[in-house]
Amino acid sequence: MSAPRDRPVSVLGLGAMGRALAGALLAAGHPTTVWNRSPGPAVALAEAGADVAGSAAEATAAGELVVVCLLDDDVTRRVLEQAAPGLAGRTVVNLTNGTPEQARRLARWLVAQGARPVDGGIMAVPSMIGEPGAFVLYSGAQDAFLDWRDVLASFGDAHWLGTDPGQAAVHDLALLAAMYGMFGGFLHATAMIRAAGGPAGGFAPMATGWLTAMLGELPALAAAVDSGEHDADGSSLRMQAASFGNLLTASRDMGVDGGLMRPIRDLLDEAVARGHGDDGLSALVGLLRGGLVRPA
Ligand code: FVH
Repeated sequence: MSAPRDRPVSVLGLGAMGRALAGALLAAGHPTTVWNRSPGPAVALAEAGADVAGSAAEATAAGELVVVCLLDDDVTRRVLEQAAPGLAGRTVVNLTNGTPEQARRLARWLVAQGARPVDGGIMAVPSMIGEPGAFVLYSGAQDAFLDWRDVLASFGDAHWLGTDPGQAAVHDLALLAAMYGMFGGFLHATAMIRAAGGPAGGFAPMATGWLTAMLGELPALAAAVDSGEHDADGSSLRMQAASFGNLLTASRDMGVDGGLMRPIRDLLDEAVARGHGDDGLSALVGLLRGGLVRPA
């Protein structure tokens, strides 16, 4: 069963992301009630057709589906507690960023209030909401997700990750780790280019080409992590540890701080010291998980 277009929905939290979510619901024709701690952000949404609630409890009472997008878990819990008497029978989809344990704790509390909890992780920035490329991860109460899937699709592709409410947060945070690793590397690279007198803008296409080529390595890397067969495929950890030292020495010589890169050098050096010099990059996952794959 999926929700028809005229079932009422509410959005709690009208920061940059909450406003984008509410806008997408309105654009898709859903009767939408909004609430925010400070009144300013609701004005434009009211002009676009939203009903503005005076309290979180009022907003929750108005919507069969309650979408929550607030600063953090602490704020979310406090806002939902204010609305607790009206939560019974509601589907609450929490799109606030948080940890897996926070998601599980909130889900238990929502079930105790008689609500159906779905936790979500938004893989988009506000301007991408409702546009191709945006996707949102969901886990928790499967019947509630299936019931509201078509409405949630207003935000972007909806990916279901199972009934453990923590799974959306696990995948959300893992994807953020991958993203920050890439951006951190690019920021260090541009600091080097600028220190050498070049423009970052001229370097960006070269970096894009290189990173795009390296993205093609991810499936093989993942397969090696799963199988435990850490084939170096011509790029051993011993070789990589040696050239990584050059990266840090050159950065220091140019006055570029190596803080973002040093942990990677340390990991490579430790892997080599523990006998993984002939292995490939996938062997590092064993060290990251605290397991020493081979005794030193
Ligand atoms: N924006 C993004 O790029 C990312 C994309 C991926 C998902 N994140 C997460 O979404 C949550 C909200 O993010 P946001 O961008 O909307 O954040 P802000 O614009 O800073 O809005 C924060 C809202 O939280 C309200 N708020 C803050 N403190 C309180 C409080 N004590 N009581 C009640 N509400 C509170 C704030 O209200 P106000 O300041 O406007 O009155 C905003 O509605 C977040 O988890 C991201 O990690 C966004």
